[in-house]
Amino acid sequence: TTTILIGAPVDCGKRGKGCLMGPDAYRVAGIKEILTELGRDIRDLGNLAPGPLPEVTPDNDRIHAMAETVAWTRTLMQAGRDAAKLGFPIFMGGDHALAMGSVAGMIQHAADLGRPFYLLWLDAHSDFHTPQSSGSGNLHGTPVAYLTGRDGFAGFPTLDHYLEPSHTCMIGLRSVDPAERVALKKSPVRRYDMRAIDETGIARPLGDFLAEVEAANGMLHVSLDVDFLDPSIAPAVGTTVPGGATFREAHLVMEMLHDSGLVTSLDLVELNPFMDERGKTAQLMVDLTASLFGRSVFDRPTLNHARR
Ligand code: DIR
Ligand code: MN
Ligand code: MN
Ligand code: MN
Repeated sequence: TTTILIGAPVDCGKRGKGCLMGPDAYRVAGIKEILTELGRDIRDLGNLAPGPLPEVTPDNDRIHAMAETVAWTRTLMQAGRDAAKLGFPIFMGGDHALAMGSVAGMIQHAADLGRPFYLLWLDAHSDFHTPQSSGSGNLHGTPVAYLTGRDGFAGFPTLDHYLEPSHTCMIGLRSVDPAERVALKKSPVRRYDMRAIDETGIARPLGDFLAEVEAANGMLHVSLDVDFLDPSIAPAVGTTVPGGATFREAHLVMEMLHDSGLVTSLDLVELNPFMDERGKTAQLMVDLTASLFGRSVFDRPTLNHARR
């Protein structure tokens, strides 16, 4: 199947600027060439632009750029839904607010096919704020709350189908705000912080989740935030948090995802090329994408390529 690159230069999800350069940084780092080498047929849709800005008033005046975020959500939901009919969409961000649209589109696509939908959220943050609970007012901290249908998103598109909280797995957590913690404790969202990874290794929680997706014949979307990675290997992000995933942990995740054959769409988010060191972070994100598409660093034998 075709791999569809969707440039999503979303930069309204937080105050610091620079994520709008992300899609082009991935192109410069060779995303197309590397995936082509792996035998993929690539189509690049170029960079999208948000539709007309709606008239909306946030009920929390800390909220930053709500109208633009709503416009992007609409655009990406539709573009993603169309792309998913033709192949495997890769949403090249852009900040994490883009997941409100990308994931919403994938949820509707799975529902159209009558398949259960699952979300893997690789991030230091849980992004489980509502616009009311957000202290920063930055909407990149809210997509999982929106997608699971939590209250407080008046003015955002209403979805025909929402994400089941129990079908969501967060790995890499190490910065969860108090209001998010309270909400997550009441929710069946699966969540693994860095301590859990230190104790069991990263393969165990991921393997458990993948087994569940497989048993349900589910479709799996992966949302990869740059800050999932340790800042020493991935400095180009506005919200670095120490103690992130190592190079090998991150590649192992991608290799396991490849072997599972379950992944049907991907977000690459929060890359800020303005903060990068000679493209190091962009290159790592592209290399991780290559691992997800079958490049194995140590040529580990893979057992289950059948679905790909
Ligand atoms: C924080 C940061 N929880 C907020 N969220 C980030 O602003 O609500 N997500 N950086 O990736
Ligand atoms: Mn995030
Ligand atoms: Mn994050
Ligand atoms: Mn279920």
